[in-house]
Amino acid sequence: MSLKPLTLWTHDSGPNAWKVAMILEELNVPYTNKFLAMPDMKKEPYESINPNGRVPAVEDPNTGITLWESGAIIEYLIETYDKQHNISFTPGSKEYYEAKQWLYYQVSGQGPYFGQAVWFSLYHPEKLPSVVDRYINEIRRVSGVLNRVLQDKEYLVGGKFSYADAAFVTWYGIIPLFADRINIETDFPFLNAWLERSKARPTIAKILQDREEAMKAK
Ligand SMILES: N[C@@H](CCC(=O)N[C@@H](CS)C(=O)NCC(=O)O)C(=O)O
Repeated sequence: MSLKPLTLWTHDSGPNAWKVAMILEELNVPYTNKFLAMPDMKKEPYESINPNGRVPAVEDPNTGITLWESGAIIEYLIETYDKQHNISFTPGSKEYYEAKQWLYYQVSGQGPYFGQAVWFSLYHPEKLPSVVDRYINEIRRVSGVLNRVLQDKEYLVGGKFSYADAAFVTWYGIIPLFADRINIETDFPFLNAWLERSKARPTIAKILQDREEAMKAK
């Protein structure tokens, strides 16, 4: 089957959109990145694609489907383009639901807390140390959950790398901002080993490299 390239609406640094790019790469689905600056996300023509004014969004000319919200996009891509379950699991199986559990944890528990840690550390007009502490503690808490679960396994679900693992990688790119307060290597060694394993995959490494290049080109 020859696929027409999907459009991925993205941002040079935004972790949520690069997360979707990782899934597209893993599934070998062709796509074109369309980069948006933050102010352009909040006006037409993009607002008609995503009324929430954020990235990612995808447009799939093969099915006519347009979607936003990274978790929903990942589920769509898996169900549409991973019929062999290379990075997903047989519908109805225990692993199928466990993978969803981790994806939902990522979109509700990792992304927003990690994002707020960045916002209140770098961009919020007032300095609010107790708020920064709150979100850094959340990074530590979420990382502790992953570290504990990963102490006796290589991947989150079913003994293989899946979309559930991929979903967590990009947000860990923010940790160097908090290097004085969080050391993933020493504080969360099982999490660290899992991240390194995931980042060693050629597809994941490619996307991290693409992101670095997009940030440099900005
Ligand atoms: N829940 C959304 C979050 C999307 C999101 O916050 N994206 C960031 C980039 S990583 C963004 O577009 N930020 C623009 C803004 O905050 O105005 C998802 O998972 O897709």
